[in-house]
Amino acid sequence: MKALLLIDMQNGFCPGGNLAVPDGDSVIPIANRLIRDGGYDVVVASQDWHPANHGSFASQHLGKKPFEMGELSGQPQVMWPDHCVQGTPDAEFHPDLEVSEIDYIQQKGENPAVDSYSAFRDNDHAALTGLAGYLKAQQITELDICGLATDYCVKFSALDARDMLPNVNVRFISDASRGIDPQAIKDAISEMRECGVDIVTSKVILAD
Ligand code: VGL
Ligand code: ZN
Repeated sequence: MKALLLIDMQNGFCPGGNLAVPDGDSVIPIANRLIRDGGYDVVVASQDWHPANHGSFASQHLGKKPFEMGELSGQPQVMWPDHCVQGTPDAEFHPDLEVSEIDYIQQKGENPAVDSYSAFRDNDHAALTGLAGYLKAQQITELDICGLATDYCVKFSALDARDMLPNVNVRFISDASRGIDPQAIKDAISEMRECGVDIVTSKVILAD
């Protein structure tokens, strides 16, 4: 069984959003093509879903500005602008995304004391989301991952997929993903490749 995992294709990470990723909205039409013609049995999507007082927000730390380093529960933490607050337009999926075709939505980042880049578990690995269990129950053997942002949530989701779903072939769809920092994007792709994630483009998938 083949699954497509769409990471955080939300207004907050698209131009005009609170944590806009350069060119982030350009992944939406590609995602829609993959959903329609990619030959997937299951389509799942993650949704960054923070309470207004989330500890990754610079606004919660006296004297901290967005994109500086800080600490959260004793761990180094990037201080993000307030983003994807539950129930706000920033947290909604991009309006053009074919959400009616999504079989399972995994919200994440609800615990104010820890960030959750991966769609599979919190950054401290203490709490799992339900995603690995869902994919196991669906007997997924192929998992293709794309979305926003390559250097954060996409990367950590792909690495966790390799770690937590050892019998699943994991691929990163590069043209259906965008990241925040050019060097960090390159490093993320190298790290994913080193951990056994195959790097592909939507062209290859749609040609199959
Ligand atoms: C993300 C930073 C903070 C992401 C989410 O979706 O990549 N990045 N929260
Ligand atoms: Zn977030």
